[in-house]
Amino acid sequence: MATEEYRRKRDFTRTPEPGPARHAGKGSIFVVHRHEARNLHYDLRIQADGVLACWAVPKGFSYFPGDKRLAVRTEDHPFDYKDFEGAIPKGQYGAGTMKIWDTGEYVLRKSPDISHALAKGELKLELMGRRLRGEWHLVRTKAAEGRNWLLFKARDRYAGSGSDLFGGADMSRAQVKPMIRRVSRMEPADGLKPFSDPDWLFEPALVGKRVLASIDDSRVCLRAKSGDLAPRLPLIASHMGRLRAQRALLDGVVVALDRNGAPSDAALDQQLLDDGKGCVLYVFDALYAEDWDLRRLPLAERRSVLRALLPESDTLLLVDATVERGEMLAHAAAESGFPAVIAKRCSSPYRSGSSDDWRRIPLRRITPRKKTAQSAAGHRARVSIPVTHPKKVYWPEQGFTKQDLVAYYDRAANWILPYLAERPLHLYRWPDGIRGKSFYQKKLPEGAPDWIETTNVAREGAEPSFYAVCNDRRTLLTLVNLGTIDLHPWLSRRGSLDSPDWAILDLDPKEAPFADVVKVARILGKLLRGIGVEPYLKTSGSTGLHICIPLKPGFTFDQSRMFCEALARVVVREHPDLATVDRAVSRRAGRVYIDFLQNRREQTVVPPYVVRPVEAASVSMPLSWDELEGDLRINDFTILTAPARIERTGDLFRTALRQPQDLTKAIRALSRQLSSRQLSTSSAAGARRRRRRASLGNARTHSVRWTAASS
Ligand SMILES: [Mn+2]
Repeated sequence: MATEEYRRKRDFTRTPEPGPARHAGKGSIFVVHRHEARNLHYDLRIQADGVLACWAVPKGFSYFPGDKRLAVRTEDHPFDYKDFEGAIPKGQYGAGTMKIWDTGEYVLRKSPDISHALAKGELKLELMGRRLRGEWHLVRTKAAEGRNWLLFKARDRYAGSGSDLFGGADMSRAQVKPMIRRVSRMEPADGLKPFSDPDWLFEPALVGKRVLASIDDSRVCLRAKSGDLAPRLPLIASHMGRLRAQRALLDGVVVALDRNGAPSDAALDQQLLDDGKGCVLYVFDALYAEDWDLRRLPLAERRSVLRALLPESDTLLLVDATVERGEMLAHAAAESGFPAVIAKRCSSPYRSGSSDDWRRIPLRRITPRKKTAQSAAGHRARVSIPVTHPKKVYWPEQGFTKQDLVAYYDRAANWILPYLAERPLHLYRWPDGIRGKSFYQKKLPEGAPDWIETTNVAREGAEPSFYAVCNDRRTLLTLVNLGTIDLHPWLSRRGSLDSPDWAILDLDPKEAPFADVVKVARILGKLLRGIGVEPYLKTSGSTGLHICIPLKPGFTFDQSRMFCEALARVVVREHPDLATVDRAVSRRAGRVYIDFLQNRREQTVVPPYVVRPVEAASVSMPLSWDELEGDLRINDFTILTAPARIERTGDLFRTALRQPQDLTKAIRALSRQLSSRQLSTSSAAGARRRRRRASLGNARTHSVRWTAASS
């Protein structure tokens, strides 16, 4: 094989890519580059006869064996390319940034050698990377003179979810080590009373037997103080065998419920004498996975790995955790009859023995859980409050009832509450379901229980105006029980109502194809990352996408709106056929509307996980940027499917709460970028634009000017 084509396409005086050295590397490695060129794609490169055989995979990798992804064979690259990362300058072949997304060794299956398999057009590869694992197939098709191949996951233990083995966890502190066999557990120190802190997460303490659960190929061990429980808990052992890892070591608690649905030691003892099939293993930590010792990773990353490892199962479950809001969780946990909450420092490694990074905080028992009920979907759904008119059909098409809605919010409460907390709420009430009459309510309705917290949103000197605030599960479910389907929190919190902590860009398609919404989101994502802002992406739950930016305290709505407007206008200027900021639907002409006007006091945007009053019963779902594809379907995330997905992916917005961003820096970076783009395009309107940019640069002091100049 040779790299002439590689050489012919490039000018090595201009691109930083490696020259076509004759470096014949031995072995069998693969590398995947994330190539943010004109179109984002992934380049799979496989060592073959001293060079790298390459495929461009526009849609990236899917662990679902049914997803057959196009992979376009491109020119062979020199072996040295395996280490290349950098920016290929404009005008050069493949201009854009090239980053290593995964790398590792591969084993060729069912073929004597790689050149034979390439010639035959069929590769079965066992990949051993950090993101790509297990067997993958590449099959050549007849289309495009044999340049088009199909790439898909083979059916094995890794098949079935996401695009990333470890759920996007930062594995940089993990160490490649042989499987850990013996380890002492990490134990919580005694804590005094509940607290709230954004650097901590909080879990309910479960009543049961603590076990270190391991799998090593097919051998499962559930090591408790009293010895290995695996022989007595065959169902849990078999579910451990379905973990998405060949080797793993998890920390958790085996729990059995008594007749009232409460975890109990007596029920567990009985189960262990019996067949153990009524027991559930709740896991809360991962110490080892595949080839990696995870103990030095921060807890938050270990939990991401853990989540990604778990199969869909009702016997092997993740313990719910809440970041920051320890007091809220303590209250909910006490209400539900848990004996304690465990506070854990998000950044803490796993250390054997007692540690102050974990604290057990005892709870006073308040009231036991009240009510269990049967949902229309046929599952037993446990709901924490009595539901009025539980059988009323809210979604006639699908048969979902009010009980189903309350049950969804009950299950999703821990995920939603951090995005509702301390904010005035507008309630969208649909007492007769989505086809009945509805009303949008700002003030807390008459007849709402008087224990619901409220906040006065009136400006100084005006009549007081009390809006609901939802800081706990009971309030959430009570508001839903009033007929609320979607809750709309403000973008600012009580105490600082004039200062938003989120900036939002709402991409609304109306008549535009959804694939264009995806394109615009990508362009905005790239633009934001380019100015040092980490954007968060979610579906609106109805037709569009939301790009959300968590803000540091102290900015005004004028600033967040101007910032979003500037971003929107950059996109519209550079892609006038794709996007518009014209509010009038008639003038949008099939273009995607970028709405920045929501960034105002009293305006609201649905937060993650909230249900929408639309036929699909869909919810607003956070997405990873890798999921942003043309075939993304908003209606795939419904009250039925969302909980399992969130349990699998975890809260993709979680880091947003911990890492608010500095708008001043972003505005500065944006105006710098605007002026450099300006230099490369000589335009008649240049002077006017320059004036606009100058006022944007001074946005903190000249907000009015910027708004005036741009309207
Ligand atoms: Mn490429």
